[in-house]
Formats: sequence, C-alpha cells, structure tokens
Amino acid sequence: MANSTPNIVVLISGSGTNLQALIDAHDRGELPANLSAVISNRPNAYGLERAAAAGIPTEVLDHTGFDSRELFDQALQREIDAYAPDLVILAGFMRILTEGFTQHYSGRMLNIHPSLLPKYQGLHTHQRALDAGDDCHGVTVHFVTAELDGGPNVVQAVVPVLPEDTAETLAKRVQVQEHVIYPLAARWFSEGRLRMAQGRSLLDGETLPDSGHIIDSRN
Ligand code: NHR
Ligand code: GAR
Repeated sequence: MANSTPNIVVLISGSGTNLQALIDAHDRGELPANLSAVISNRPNAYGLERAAAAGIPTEVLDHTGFDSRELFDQALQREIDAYAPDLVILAGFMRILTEGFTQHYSGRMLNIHPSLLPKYQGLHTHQRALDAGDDCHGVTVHFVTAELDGGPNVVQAVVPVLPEDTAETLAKRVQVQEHVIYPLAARWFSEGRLRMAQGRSLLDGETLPDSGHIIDSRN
C-alpha cells in the first residue's frame, strides 16, 4: 500500500448510508483509495444498489446458506481477499465475526458503532442511552478485534441527547456524524497516517487517547 493507491472492500448488511458517505467522499477527492468491492450478507440490502450506481463491483454472500459461522467467515474471507484489500470497512455489517477472521484482518479492518464506546457495546444503543438518562451520546470508529466492539478507538463524535428525543430522532442525529467521521478515518488510513500497534490506535505516529480523536458537535 505504501507506494500505490490502497484498495478498500466494504461489508454491508443494510441501507448503506455509510457506504454512500464513503462513495461521496471518494467522488469529492477526499478519499485517496479504490473502492474495490461491496459485499453484503443480505441479498436485498439497499446498499448494493448504491454500489452498483457508483460502478463498484458487488457480491452477495448469504449467511443463511452456511452451517456455521466458521464456514461463512472462511467463504467471506476468500471473496474479500480476491480484491487484495489494504483495508476492510464494516459499514452497518451485522454478523459477528470469528476470531480467526478478525486476526486475518488485524490492523486493517474498521467498524463504526453507534455509541461512545466502551459504552453500549452490542445492539439497541440509542434506546440504551435514553434509558440510562445520558445527556450525550455518539458514534465511534474503531479497529476490529475478536472482542465485539472492543478494539481500539480511532475517532468519536459526540452529540447531545435532547429531552424530547426518541431512539429514532437520536439515531438520526448520530448518523449525520457517522457520515463525517467514517470518511475521515478511512482517509487517514488511506494516507498511511493511521495504524494499529500493540492494541492501540496511532495517528501520525502518536498514540490516540482511549476515546480516539474526539469531534464534539454540541453547542
Ligand atoms: N466481530 C468481531 N469479532 N468484533 C467486532 O468488533 C465486530 C464484529 C462483527 C460486527 C459490528 C457490530 C456493531 O457495530 C461488528 C463488530 C452485529 C452484532 C450482532 O449481535 C453485534 C455487533 C455488531 C454487529 N449480530 C447478530 C449475530 O448473531 C445478528 C444480528 C442481525 O442479523 O440483525 O451475528 O454493533
Ligand atoms: C449505522 O447507524 C451504524 O452505526 C449501525 O447501523 C447503521 C448502518 O447504517 N451499526 C450497527 O448498529 C452495527 N451493529 P447504514 O447501513 O445506512 O450505513
């Protein structure tokens, strides 16, 4: 990757708004990478249409056709590696990945998770933030490790929780920030500025804080 444009493979399961944000950043010249392929585990994911409209090759690997997570992940790894990616981006990808798979892509796989990790790993994060009475919430880009939503943080965006919020209104406010910070993290990686070492995220050779780089959208 050091001497050429890096290849990125994006994994999706659904609507693909984060994929669209990456495509748009690429089209604006703000993501110096090849978007090499988009792979979905769900045949009907709308993100597949976004990829096709952008001229990006698509693949479907339906997890329901496999007898185990290991067999699915082995097939997925083969499909991904056919594109020789420098970076794998989970963009609303909803299948938990096996340890062997995460080790194969160690230091070259990112995820976006809709909470201020380490708060609220797993699902239903917006409702959980509301139920806890939090006055702020947000979204985190992190390197993927075997531990679910547990790899080192890269960048976090903070949003306010408003008194009248529902899980839906809060999710919308978070998603606006998702579409800012994911292209930013992908750009840093593509420029060779971001890497993982000894279980930490480094930007320009400096260890990032546990939170990752913080973008505070409140005020
Ligand atoms: N895999 C590993 N090993 N480590 C991570 O950090 C991962 C991962 C796989 C996905 C994304 C994650 C999120 O951002 C992610 C991070 C799905 C589930 C889940 O429970 C949990 C976390 C994430 C994604 N999935 C169910 C399953 O049985 C299926 C749910 C569904 O299909 O709707 O795999 O939150
Ligand atoms: C995003 O909000 C992302 O943070 C979240 O799903 C949405 C995907 O949207 N991810 C997870 O909940 C992972 N468990 P998209 O398909 O429109 O990018």
